[in-house]
Formats: sequence, structure tokens, C-alpha cells
Amino acid sequence: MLDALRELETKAQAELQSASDSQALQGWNQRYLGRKGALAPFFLQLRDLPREERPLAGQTLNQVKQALTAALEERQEALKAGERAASMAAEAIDVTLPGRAPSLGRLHPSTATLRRIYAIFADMGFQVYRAPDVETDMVNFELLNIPPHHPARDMWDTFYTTREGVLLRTHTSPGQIRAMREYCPEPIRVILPGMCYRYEQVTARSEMMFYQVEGLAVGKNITMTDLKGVMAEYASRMFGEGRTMRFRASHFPFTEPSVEVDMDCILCGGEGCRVCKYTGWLEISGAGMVHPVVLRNGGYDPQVYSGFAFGMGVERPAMLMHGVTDIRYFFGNDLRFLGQF
Ligand code: 2NM
Repeated sequence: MLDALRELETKAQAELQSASDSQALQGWNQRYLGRKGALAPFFLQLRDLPREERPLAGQTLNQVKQALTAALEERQEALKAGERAASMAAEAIDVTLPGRAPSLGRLHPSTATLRRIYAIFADMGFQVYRAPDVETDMVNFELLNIPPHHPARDMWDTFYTTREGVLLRTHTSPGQIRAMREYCPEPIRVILPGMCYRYEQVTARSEMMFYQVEGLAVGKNITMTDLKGVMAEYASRMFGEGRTMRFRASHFPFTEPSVEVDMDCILCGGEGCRVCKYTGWLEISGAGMVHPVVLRNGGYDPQVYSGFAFGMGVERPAMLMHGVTDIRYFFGNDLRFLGQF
């Protein structure tokens, strides 16, 4: 029996050394050490040996079993180490490769322009007043002295909701009513930035949604010279020192008198070019003295208080400064455009 055992051990050790993966090791384990493995019959044979031979045979059998178990573990470790080394070699990371820089986000050009506008007006004492995008017909039109037959109130110019008398604001002016009603009879200086919505033909010059900033100053003794000074300061800060201003007579339902505010063309300086359509002037804002009816609707007595207001687009100054020729780029979400700012 001892000879047969030694022979088995030699064979098992040899087979173990040639097992080259964990599946082969598992098979080997079953074949030799398993419940029905090659060693199991030897344990049964122990009982049939003469009593005096049993201790030596039993001891040897246990030694062989322990030796094989230890050899298996050793082989398992060796194989694992080999596999690890192979995977390290195959999946090696070249830490000397240059990194891939993550692309950084940045402000949308409209947002950047809005923030410059806030800063300029903040320096003149105007605070930002936020108002809702969804408005009532009453605040968006009626209280702003926009009569029932006015074309802006037509179904085809305004986005109405399914709820009667509720619409998307067509300008930020309804926020002026809200600001006046909140602060009257205190004097106020506010700007109202935000998105406005008009059901219009989309062209290179107009979108259905656009940013607008309106400004409002109400107090005692506010005159048109204040308006002109504020507009000149804005233009110089926004477009460069020493801009020249021009007021032209105009009409808005909520201001009287009303004006269009022009500045000298930033491209040709007044000589005339394609950007200013050879007039030498660029229109930057609509403005005027707040209509007495609107002042009263805001809670101010027009006999005591006066005010000026202005309204301007945000994309247009951004287009002028960056030479963008089509407003549709601003909301097209094309990163090739947005990445340039
Ligand atoms: C403009 C042009 C002129 C304006 C007037 C008012 C209010 F409510 F105070 F009367 N808000 N906005 C105004 C005046 C807006 O946008 C082109």
C-alpha cells in the first residue's frame, strides 16, 4: 500500500505542475483529494491492514494528503500571480500619455451680456426686479395703457394659454406695474430682465422668444434729461467711452413723450456702413416718460411723480459687439457657436 501511495503522490504532483488554469486545478482536486478521488480508497484499505501496520500507513496517508493539499494551494497561488502579471502586462496603462482635458462650460453670450447690463445699471442705482413670464392680459396690456384694439393683443401676435386672460408676456413691462405697485409711493429705480414671447415670423433679426431688459425710474422731478444721461452712460459703458446719443420722436402706448434712442455707429463712428445701413446711427433702445395713466395704475399720483422708462433687446448688443449676423444662433444650441464666447 505504501508503494502505491508514493506512486500516486508522484503522479499527482507531476499532474499538478502541468495544470495551467483554475479549471484544471479544480479537476485535479476532484480526481485526487475529492470524496471519490484517488486517495479515498486508501483510507478504506486502512481497516483491512494488520493492526501493527496501521499506524505507519495512517500517518503516511495523512502526510500525503497534507502534502498534496499544500501543493494545490501553492499551485493556486502561483497561477493567480501569473494571471495577475499577465493582466497587468496586457492592460497596462501608459501614465506618460498626455491627459484629455475636460471641456469647460461657460456663460451663454446672452447671459454674459445681461450680466454686463446689470453691472452698468447697478452702478447707477438700479436694482434687478424679477417678474413672472406668464402674465395676465390685465397686467401685460390693460394696465400698460394698451387699448383693446391694439395689434399686439391680436391672437396672431401673442401666445395665449388655454386659460382665459392668461398669456406669455410680450414684453417685460408688466413687471414694471408689479414693481410700482410693490414700492409706491417710494421712488424706484429698477431694471427688469427676462424672456419675452411673441408669435412672430422667425428671421435673422427676430425670434419668437428673446431677452429684454427694461428700466424704470419713478420719483419727484424726474425729467427727460435724466433719461438721456442714463442712456449715454449705459452706451459708453457698454460700447466704449464718449458715445454720441440721439433721440428721435416715436410712439409707445405706455410712454408720453416716447423716443427711439440711437448712438453713433460703433463700426464706422458715424461715417455710414452696412451695419448702420449708411445712416451713421444704431438704434439701442426705445424709451420715454411714463404715461400718467400707467403711473396711476402703478399707484403713483402723476401730479406729484414722474418717471422714465426704457426697453431694449439683449441679443442685439451682443450681435453688434461680436459681429454676429443672425439672432437664431443664440437659441440654436450649436456648441460651435456657443464655444466662441
Ligand atoms: C420700451 C420703450 C419705452 C416701458 C414703459 C414701461 C412702463 F411700464 F413703465 F410704463 N415699461 N417699459 C417702455 C418704454 C418700454 O420698450 C421698447
